[in-house]
Amino acid sequence: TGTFFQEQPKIGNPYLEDAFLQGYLKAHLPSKVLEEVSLDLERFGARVVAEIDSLGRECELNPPALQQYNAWGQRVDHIITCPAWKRLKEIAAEEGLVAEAYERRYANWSRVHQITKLYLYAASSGLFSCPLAMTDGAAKVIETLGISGPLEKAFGHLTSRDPRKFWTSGQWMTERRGGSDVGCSTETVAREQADGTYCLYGFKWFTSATDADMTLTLARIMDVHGEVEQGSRGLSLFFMEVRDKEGKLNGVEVQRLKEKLGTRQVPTAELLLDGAKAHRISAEGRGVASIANMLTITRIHNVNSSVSVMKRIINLGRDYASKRVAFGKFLKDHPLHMQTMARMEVQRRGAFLLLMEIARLLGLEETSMASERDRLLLRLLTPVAKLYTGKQAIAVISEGLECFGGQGYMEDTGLPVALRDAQVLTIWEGTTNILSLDVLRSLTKSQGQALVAFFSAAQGKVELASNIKDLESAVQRMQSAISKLEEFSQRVGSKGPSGMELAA
Ligand code: MFK
Ligand code: FAD
Repeated sequence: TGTFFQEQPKIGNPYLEDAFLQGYLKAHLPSKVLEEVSLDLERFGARVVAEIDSLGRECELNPPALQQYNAWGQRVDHIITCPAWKRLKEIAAEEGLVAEAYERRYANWSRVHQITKLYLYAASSGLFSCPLAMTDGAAKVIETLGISGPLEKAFGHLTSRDPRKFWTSGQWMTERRGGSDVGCSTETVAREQADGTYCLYGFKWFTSATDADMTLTLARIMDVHGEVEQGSRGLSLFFMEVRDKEGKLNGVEVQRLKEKLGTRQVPTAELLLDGAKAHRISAEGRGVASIANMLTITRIHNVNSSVSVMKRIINLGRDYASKRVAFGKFLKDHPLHMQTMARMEVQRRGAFLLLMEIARLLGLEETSMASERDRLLLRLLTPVAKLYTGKQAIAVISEGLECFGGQGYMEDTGLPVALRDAQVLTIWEGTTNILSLDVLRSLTKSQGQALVAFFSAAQGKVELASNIKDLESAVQRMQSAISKLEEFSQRVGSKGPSGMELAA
C-alpha cells in the first residue's frame, strides 16, 4: 500500500497572509480607521479559517432540497437547507456583513471595510455570499428610494446585526422568455387591490436563495381594462415578503429546485406567483431604472467573489507548493511552477485593485463626497470589472486546479467545486455581452463624459507611475553614485569621507 501520504494544502488567515491587501489598506485608510479595521479583519480572518470555511464546505456536501407535500398530501413547498447554511446566516448578521455598509461608522471608508471583509469571506462562505449580495442590493434600493412605509421595517431587518432579526432578500427578475432583455421578457402582472397593495401573477424562472425572507421583483401593472404596457417602460418594482409569520408562502408555489452545474449550495428555484401580495416601491414604469441600484451592488459583489476565489486557490496552491515534492525538490523551488503561480497572482492583484477602487468610489458616493468624475467612474467601472473579473476567475481557477495535478480534479479534495461555482460569475447578474452593452449605455447616457472621466483618472495614474519610475531611476542613480564614492574613498584611504557620508 506504500508508506507515503501527501500532506494536504490548508488555508491560513486570509488577512494575515495577504500583504498586498494590508499594503492597500495602509496606503489608503486614515490611521485611526486602519487601526480598528485591521484588528477586525485579523479577528474575522481567524474566524473564516476556524469556522466559516468548514460551514461553507458542509453546504456543498448537503445541498438544499424541496419538500413539496407533507405526509398528509398538503402542498407545503418547504425548502430544506442544512444547519450550516442557517448558521452562516447568523454569522453574517453577527459580523455585520451587510450592516457595516449602512451604519457608516467609518464614513466613506465603510464600504472599503465591508468589501474587504466580504473579500476574506466569499470564497469560504459556501455561496452564502449570494444571498448577502442581494440583501445588500435590496438595502441599497430601499435607501435610494427612501426608507418609509413597509420598507422601513424591511430596511431594519436587512441591515440588522441581530441574527434573530436579520433578513435576506431575493432578486426575482428572470422569466422563461429571458433574463437579459427583462424589459421585453417579463410577463408577470400586478393587480392593484383596494388597500393600495398589489397581487402578482406570473412565473419567475430563476430565483436564487429562495429561502430569503423578502424579495424585490418586477411586474406590469394591469389597468382596469386588464391591459398592460409592454416593454421596459411597462415595468414597476415591487417589494414582497416571501412568507407570513407562520412560514406559509405568500401566494408563491415552488415549482422545483434547479439542477445546476455549480452553486449547488444555493437553493435556486422556479416560482409561480399566484396572487403574491406585494407593495409597489418605484414609480409606475420605473422598475428597471429603480432595480438598477440593486444590479450595481450585486455586480460589485460578483467582482468581489471573483477576486476572492482567485485568492483562495492561489493561497492553497502556494501552500501546496511548499509541501509537494517533484523531481527531488518542492514545487516552490521549480521556477516554471512558480512562474505559473506568479502569473495567477498578477491577475489577482490587478483584479483586487480594481475591486478596491470601486469600493472606494462607492463609499464616496454614499457619503455625498464623490465628485462628478468619481460618480461617472463608478458607473463605468462596475460593468467593466464584473465582466472582466468573471472571465479571469474561471481562467485562474482552472489554472489553479492544475497546480494540484490530479488531486485538483478530485471531488473529495473540495477543490473542483471552485471551478463549477466560478462558471456562473459570467452569467448571473448580466452576461459578459450584456455588461459590454451596459458599458456603452454608461458612455452614451453621460454623452461621453464617463470616458473623459476614465481618461483623466488614467492620466493621473500614469503620471503617478512615471513619478515612481523617476523615483526608482533616481534611487538607482543614487546607489551607483554611492558605490562609486565608496570605491573612491577606498582608493584615497580611510582619511577621506565615506561614500555614505558624501551621498548624504
Ligand atoms: C456572489 C455575488 C453575486 C450574487 C448573485 C445573486 C444571484 C443571481 C441573481 C441574478 O442573476 S438576478 C438577475 C440579474 N439580471 C440582470 O443582470 C439583467 C441583465 N440585463 C440587463 O442588465 C439589461 O441591460 C437591462 C435589463 C437593464 C436592460 O433593460 P432596458 O429596460 O432595455 O434598459 P434601458 O431602457 O437602457 O434602461 C432603462 C433604465 O435603467 C434607464 O434609466 P432612465 O430611464 O432613467 O434613462 C437606464 O439608464 C437604467 N439602467 C439600466 N442599466 C443600468 C441603469 N442604470 C444604472 N446602472 C445600470 N447598470
Ligand atoms: P439570455 O438572455 O437568453 O441570453 C443568452 C445569450 O445571448 C447570452 O450569451 C447573452 O450574452 C446573449 N445575448 C442576449 N442579448 C444579447 C444582446 N443584446 N447582444 C449580445 N448578446 C446578447 N435571475 C434572477 O432574476 N434571479 C436570480 O436569483 C437568479 N439566479 C440565478 C442563479 C443561477 C445559478 C443562474 C445560472 C442564473 C440565475 N439567474 C437569476 C438568471 C440570470 O440572471 C440569467 O440567466 C442571465 O441574466 C441571462 O439570462 P438568460 O438565461 O435568459 O439568457
